[in-house]
Amino acid sequence: NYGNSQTNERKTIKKLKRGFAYKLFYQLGVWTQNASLNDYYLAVSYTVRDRMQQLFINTIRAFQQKDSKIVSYLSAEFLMGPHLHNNLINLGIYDQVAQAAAESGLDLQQIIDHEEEPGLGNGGLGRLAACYLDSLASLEIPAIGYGIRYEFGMFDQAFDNGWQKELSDRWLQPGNPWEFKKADMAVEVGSGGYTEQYKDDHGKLRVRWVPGKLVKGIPYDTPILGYRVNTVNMLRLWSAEAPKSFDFAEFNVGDYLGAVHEKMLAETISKVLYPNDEQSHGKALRLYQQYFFVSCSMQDMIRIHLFQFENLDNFSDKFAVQLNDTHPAIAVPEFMRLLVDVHHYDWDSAWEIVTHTFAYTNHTLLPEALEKWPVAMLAGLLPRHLEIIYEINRRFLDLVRLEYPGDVDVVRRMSIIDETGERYVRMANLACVGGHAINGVAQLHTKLLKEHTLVDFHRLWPDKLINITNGVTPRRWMVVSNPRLSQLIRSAIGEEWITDLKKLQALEPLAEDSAFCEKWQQIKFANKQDICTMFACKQGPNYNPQALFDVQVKRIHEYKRQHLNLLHIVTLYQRLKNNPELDIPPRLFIFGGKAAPSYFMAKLIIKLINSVAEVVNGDPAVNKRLQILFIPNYNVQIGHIVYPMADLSEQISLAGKEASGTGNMKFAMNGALTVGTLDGANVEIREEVGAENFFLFGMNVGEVEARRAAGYNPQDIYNENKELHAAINLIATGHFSHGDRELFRPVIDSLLKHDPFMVLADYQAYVDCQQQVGEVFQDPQRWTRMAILNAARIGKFSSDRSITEYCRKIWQVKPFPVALTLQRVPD
Ligand code: 26W
Repeated sequence: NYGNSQTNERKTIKKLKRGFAYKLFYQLGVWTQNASLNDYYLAVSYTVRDRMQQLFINTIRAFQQKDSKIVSYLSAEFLMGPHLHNNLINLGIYDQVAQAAAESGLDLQQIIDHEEEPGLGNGGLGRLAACYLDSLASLEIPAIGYGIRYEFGMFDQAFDNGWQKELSDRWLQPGNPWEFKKADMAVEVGSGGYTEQYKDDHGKLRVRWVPGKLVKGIPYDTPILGYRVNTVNMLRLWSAEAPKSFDFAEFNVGDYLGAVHEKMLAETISKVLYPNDEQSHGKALRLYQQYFFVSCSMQDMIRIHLFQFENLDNFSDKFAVQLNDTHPAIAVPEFMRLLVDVHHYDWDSAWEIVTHTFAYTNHTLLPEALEKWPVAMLAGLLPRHLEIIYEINRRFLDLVRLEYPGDVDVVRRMSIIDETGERYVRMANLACVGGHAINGVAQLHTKLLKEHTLVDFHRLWPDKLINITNGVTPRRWMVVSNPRLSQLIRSAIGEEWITDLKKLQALEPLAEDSAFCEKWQQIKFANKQDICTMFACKQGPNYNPQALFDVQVKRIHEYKRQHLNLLHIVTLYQRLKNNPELDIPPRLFIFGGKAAPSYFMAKLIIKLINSVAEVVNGDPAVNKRLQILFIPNYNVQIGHIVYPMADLSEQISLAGKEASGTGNMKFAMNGALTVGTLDGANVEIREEVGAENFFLFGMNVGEVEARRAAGYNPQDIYNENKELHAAINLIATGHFSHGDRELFRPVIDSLLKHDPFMVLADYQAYVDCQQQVGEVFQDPQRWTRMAILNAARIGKFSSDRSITEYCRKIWQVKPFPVALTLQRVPD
């Protein structure tokens, strides 16, 4: 049989090679000798895509024929990362394609690296959506991801003299081989205008919305492969275009340029991703983006439903719609409008359908990130939706009054309309009322939602608010990004862990096996060497792969406390300057992350890190033992490189601020140890891997609250702590800014005057904990043992576990294995 499978293998490789050449010639129109790397990337991708098509179409047909419930994941962001490598792994043809490429004179790795990633998300929330799509498909759950096809995704970050500069992300320019435009599936979306009453054919009084403008939403579908299954789900992203009718109307009065201008305005709707990750800015275009993709998606689901059924009565049996944060919460009044105004349901029946359909995931505890929209803005843009929101609120508050007679305060707090000053619509309240489940994303986060942010809703509906701890996909974050480690694990315990991550437990005994430990160390070293070759140090000697790689990659935000990390670095710098004999292991501090363009303090922190890097890396007295690398433009692609080479994972947010974190999981899976606070999912990671394998420091949530209640004064700490005092002074007196004492004053002032994220309060605990980290690192056997145990015990944090919980606790859907019945087009 071996000979047989070998001939099959040869056949496959031959077909792939023919595929590349064919695509190059017929689809891209180039002759081999003239083909660019991009041409080759496209040719290889189209060839791979062809192999997904049979499964994709087969899956869609299976869903249509059988009565399967579909999960709709509504998200303003999908941070997918590069597709090619992932698709090769999930299809199981990586080796054959690599071989076919080599025989065609191509380097598959180079082709993979060439892909311009679709960065249609800011950070955690968008990446979570992407991991969940991977798990849904791999678990054979019928699902559609609905979002926006931003022409420009997350901006590219460059540095100019240490400052962040934003460059537009033209990800579509080289061509996107993974999407299918479905022009005939377009839908129309209104805005503005007015509402009116009218009598229908039966003389019944009804309301309708007469929009002032229309735009067209065009879907672009990207197939989402499961891992080695027949299921191929779909990511359906909407792009805005002007409808034809508009063109004609303008054209008739002879205003050709006016019509073209209108077209341009329509297209701005899906032009660019808003790069704020926490602050809600109240921009009308952002609200309209949300409404646009939500309306397109609801209309699309209704069309799919009516394709199978006579009416929408059983809609919630066919679709479970998840709202990824409040960004798509306008779906609640939109679905009400479609049911009542368009499909003529009475209010109560419509409300029944709506509330059985939606569920809402909350991703944040920061009050400034809770979305609210000015009532006046909604009145202008979506007048009918505002009326519907008022009616939802009126009925909801009647219920609240019935439950808490005489309590006007609770009514004020729970109202969907904030009337404390200028009037706003509170989107979190709308999402809580409009669905049947609310979930937090880590145990601690959910507990805090119950006790603070959503305390009133939890009291009213004690069963509605539940926890589903986040997870990440081991396909992308281990198999794709860390082939060396995956291979070692495979040879030790097989490969069931790839779809059942708890199976990594079998690695535990190997933590005592010296041969295995040595291989583990060699792999970490090789991964570290890779990054040293990729990045050369600009100011000093090249990075040293023997050093402790201490990594913090995530959005730059004060609550995540990159500046706490930096104060530790400055402290080590001073210690080394004062005591050149100091016995500490060499460390490479690695940073990565973008700041929202309008977030001044975050941008100044980037400048500060780069300024300290310049001085430290350039100082021969310390740069053999202390170096800093700020990798520009942190994105999924760079994540693939960073997680596998990290020794230490920095998860140092102030307790009570990080909803979950997901980078923390990716690091631990790849055998990094964590230095972290009791925040977000860190709490559960520590529980799983064991307290003795986790470097814990800092105040817990209770201590943070107590400290604040007692009147927190950072100045006192500054006055009392000598090392901290000296570190802050070094920055303030211009040591890292060529003598400029003004440059970093805003950071220093913030720390000394308010310190809203209690950096100074946790400073000493952090520095002490890092001392311990250094000591353990000097015992490589002990370190490696701890690292292996982290990986062995991280199974809980697979997104497969998260999705299984969503299916059981919220969506009520079951796996729907797809049989391969569809024949390919005849030869
Ligand atoms: C309105 C502006 C805005 C935009 C994006 C506000 C908030 C957001 C996101 C919710 C920010 C985000 O990505 N949150 C992160 O979600 C992850 C997935 O659940 C969590 O792991 C992170 O802790 C949380 O910060």
